[in-house]
Amino acid sequence: MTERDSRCGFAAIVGRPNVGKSTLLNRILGKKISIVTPKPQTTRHRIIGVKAHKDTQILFVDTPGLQVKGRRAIDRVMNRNSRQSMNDADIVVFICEFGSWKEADDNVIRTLKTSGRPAVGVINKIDKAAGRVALLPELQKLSDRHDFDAIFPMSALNGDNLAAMVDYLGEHLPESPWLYPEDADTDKDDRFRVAEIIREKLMMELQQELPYGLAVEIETWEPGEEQLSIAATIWLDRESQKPILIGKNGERLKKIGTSARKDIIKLVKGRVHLQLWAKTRKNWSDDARLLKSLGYEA
Ligand SMILES: Nc1nc2c(ncn2[C@@H]2O[C@H](COP(=O)(O)OP(=O)(O)OP(=O)(O)O)[C@@H](O)[C@H]2O)c(=O)[nH]1
Ligand SMILES: [Mg+2]
Repeated sequence: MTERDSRCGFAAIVGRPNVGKSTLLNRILGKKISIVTPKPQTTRHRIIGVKAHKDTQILFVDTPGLQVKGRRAIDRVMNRNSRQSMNDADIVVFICEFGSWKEADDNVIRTLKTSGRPAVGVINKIDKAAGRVALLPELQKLSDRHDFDAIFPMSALNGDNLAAMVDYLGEHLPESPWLYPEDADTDKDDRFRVAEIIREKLMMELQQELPYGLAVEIETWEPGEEQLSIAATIWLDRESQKPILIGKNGERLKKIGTSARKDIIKLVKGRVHLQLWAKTRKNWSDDARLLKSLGYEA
């Protein structure tokens, strides 16, 4: 496609934790690119989902939920990733949740205004709304909060009203050659995606604070004739977390491994042997140097 008739640009999906940013990315791409859990602070990295739409290549950027209260080094890195994605975007997709406006949403709006980038607003989770009438006051409130170019009520979960937004973005990104190959779907490699799948299963299985003190590192990745052998380390913040993660007779870690393996098989389309090890690195989440070594870099 020539520069004249093609478009390409970045659409950064931003919002407070848990509003459905990653669900939206996956729904648009029609496959699982970014992990999703019912818990806030699931996404920690910038993850690009590449969507070819008519003559436009839309580079959706999933971002960590902007937090108000995070104090650890990892929280600062996550917030910086989100702000940077917003500043670099051609269009910002601001997303909030139907019927649940919080202080953190105001914080995202402030950051958006500072960025000065054009933005569309999304009111997500409208499947929870009691009919169209319930939506009207929410639409009005959101348009009072910021001068959005357009607002889309939507359900990322069931795909309602999503096509209208993708059409809009496709028409409003700059004229440019495509930056990624035509068949690309993400900027992340399989090693990254496997580490994320393991982290998703950990977050789903573990309760309360524990999920936030976890990081996953792929130690070995050995493609073989029979199967792909992967060994991953689960890094913990504190030694006391280890027995909770491993569970009685190792059952919890085994369950996590089994469910991760199922998803990894789908990703790599082949047989997989997965080994998980739990290790402690005291306060890794508040140590800038350790964060860097675990791949967390703004
Ligand atoms: N009912 C309903 N639930 C949704 C919808 N979109 C997302 N969810 C749920 O909201 C929860 C959070 O979704 P995520 O996609 O992980 O949210 P996120 O904004 O990426 O969260 P962070 O990465 O933590 O910032 C999950 O339980 C989703 O299933 C929706 O349209 N309707
Ligand atoms: Mg997310």
